[in-house]
Amino acid sequence: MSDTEQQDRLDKEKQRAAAQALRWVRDGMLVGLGSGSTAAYFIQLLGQTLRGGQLQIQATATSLATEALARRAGIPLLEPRRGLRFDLTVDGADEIGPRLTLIKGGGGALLREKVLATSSDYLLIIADSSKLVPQLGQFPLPLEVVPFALPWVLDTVALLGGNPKLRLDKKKAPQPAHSDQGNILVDCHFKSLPDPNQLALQLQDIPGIVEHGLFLGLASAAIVAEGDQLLLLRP
Ligand code: ABF
Repeated sequence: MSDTEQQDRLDKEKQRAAAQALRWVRDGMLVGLGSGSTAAYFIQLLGQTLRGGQLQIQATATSLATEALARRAGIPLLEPRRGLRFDLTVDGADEIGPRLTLIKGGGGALLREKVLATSSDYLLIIADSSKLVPQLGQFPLPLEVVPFALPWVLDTVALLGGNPKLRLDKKKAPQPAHSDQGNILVDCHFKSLPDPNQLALQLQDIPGIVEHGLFLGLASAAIVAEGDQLLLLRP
């Protein structure tokens, strides 16, 4: 199968997973909107459903890109406020490991994604089959880092075996990429993560790391499309 055929196959899987996720949305829900291409399909389909008048919801986005997409789709948006909890958040992932442990943040939205994930009663992950892995870590683990702290964070993560690399801005390379919050994005090449819980605790102790891309114990379920099959996975 050529790369193009493989990408087409995965893209169809993303669309299938996104369409299935619509069945979790109920009238009147407060919905968290994820980032990435799979979540984008979900947002487009959700917008169509709202325009059809079949249900009414309000939503908050996990990135400025998702916010713009949601506005174009006609989805009513809520600003962050005290006491705001979401009935359902639908989001993508870079890797889905055992017990629905996740690596997220490949798109740079990990901070807002984790804020919404931890403020949701139900976090539904949607993905193509390439995201399922027997062990996390092949995908570089994203970090969001305060600019001032960057040198020391890179030193400490290197000592942990993370081989950290600055993520470059796609349009302005070799300038570093920045998150929606203006922080620096770093990708850590651990290769494999036999104990993600231990690493999460170590990363949380490093001053200057605003957030890391390990989402452990947060996903309620995952819809993974594999060819014509739809897998519903639970932790
Ligand atoms: C987002 O979904 C990010 O956490 C992650 O990088 C992305 C996965 O990308 P895609 O859905 O485009 O494969 O939530």
